[in-house]
Amino acid sequence: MTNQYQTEHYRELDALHHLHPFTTHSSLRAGGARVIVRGDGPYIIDSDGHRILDGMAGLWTANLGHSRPELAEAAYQQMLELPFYNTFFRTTHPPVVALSRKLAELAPANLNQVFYGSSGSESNDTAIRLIRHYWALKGEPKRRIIISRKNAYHGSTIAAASMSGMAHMHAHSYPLYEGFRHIMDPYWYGESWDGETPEDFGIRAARALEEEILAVGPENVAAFAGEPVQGAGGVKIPPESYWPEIQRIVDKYGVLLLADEVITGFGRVGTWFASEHYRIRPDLITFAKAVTSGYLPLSGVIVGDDIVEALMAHDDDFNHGYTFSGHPVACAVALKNLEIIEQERLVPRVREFGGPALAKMLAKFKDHPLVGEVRSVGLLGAIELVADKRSRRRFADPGRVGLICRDHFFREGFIMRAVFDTMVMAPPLIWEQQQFVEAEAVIGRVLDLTLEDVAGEVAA
Ligand code: PXG
Repeated sequence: MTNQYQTEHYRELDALHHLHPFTTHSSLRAGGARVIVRGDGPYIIDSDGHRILDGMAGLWTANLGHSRPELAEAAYQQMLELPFYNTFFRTTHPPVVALSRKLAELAPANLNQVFYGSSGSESNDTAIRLIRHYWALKGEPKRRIIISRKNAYHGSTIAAASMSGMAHMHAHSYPLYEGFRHIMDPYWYGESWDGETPEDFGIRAARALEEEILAVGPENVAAFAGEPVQGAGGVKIPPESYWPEIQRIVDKYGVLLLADEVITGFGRVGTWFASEHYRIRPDLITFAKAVTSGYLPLSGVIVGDDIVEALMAHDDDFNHGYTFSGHPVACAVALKNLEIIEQERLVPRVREFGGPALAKMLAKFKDHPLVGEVRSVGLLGAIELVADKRSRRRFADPGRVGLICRDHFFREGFIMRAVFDTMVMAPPLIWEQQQFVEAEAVIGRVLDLTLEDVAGEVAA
């Protein structure tokens, strides 16, 4: 049984002993954390017994939803069999072999080998080292610069945070790891010129890569890194023209392409990897989160054949690895997760049902006075809150209205995340019609409640 006493008890101890990620600690301590005690498919349950519809799949992660017994069973059986052994010093084990084989099968054809970690940040660190090591092995050690985007999120380790573009993260890195450049985002709603079509804007945003390559010298550029759809940056969905132009440019200058699929992998946009959806040919794919639906930490880099060949052509060690690279229990859970996603046809289901249902639901709010734009691809969606929908004028003090809106969602029993004043969602792939109906009702109520709070600031 859970009750109010327990909530206060956990809040108090949490405030005393737990430093949370990406948090203003003074305000968390004043307000107290929410205590989540249970998961149940598309819902989570808090310590006061509230049932909350999880529009964010944990955090872009629980593609199968919460508390599936099959995944618990897979972990239990593997723990009885072999809970841990390392993969250093010429050892391997059945779960890591089977998972690697499976990932090679699901990934684009030229990506066949997997290097493991436990978080998306680690996998991006691995990718950064592999990219630079590759160019050194190829006799072009000057190729060190990696170009990414201003609103990219690639993780919180120092290298991954440096590859990320967010200014507020860079401010805390004292100093940044060297060798990264950041170009504009493919964010049509926020950055297009008056009258510019999404397709023209997509080409312009991609050409920023070519300009940057030429500015720093192609002989110095190792790779371009990008999330096929920017997630934490605000579900910035590139126009269809963007990725083909990026592919043309990386091909032209012989620059490697790293697709960070930590959010977009494993069915999120209706294909196993979004690289397939956008028809790009990455040299490396980083993944994490939904590979286990978050039931255990696991991540990795799926590495292209050219890079592997370069490694094979040399007798040196690649001096890099983590104790938990290829952790057997995490691999066993990942295998079961992927097996269920396959058996339940959840990836085509995103294309046939979930994606269209989300798009249809969001479209119902596009005429709301607060809403500047709605957009979605597969099961990634966003609602832009603006002060003036005709001129796309934002609210003063970005993030304030997003938080008001998010707090209404909490109170109404639904989780949507605010990225400044963009409300984003990434529900589990298992949502049925019932969850879309519930979400639609809550979103309608919450937009109205938010509008009441800020009515004086909204253009008539
Ligand atoms: N790449 C991408 C594209 C991500 O979204 C990472 C790498 C790093 O993964 P780890 O496992 O190291 O966290 C991420 C993580 C948010 C939020 O608030 C997003 C992430 C993590 C935490 C919060 O949207 N994405």
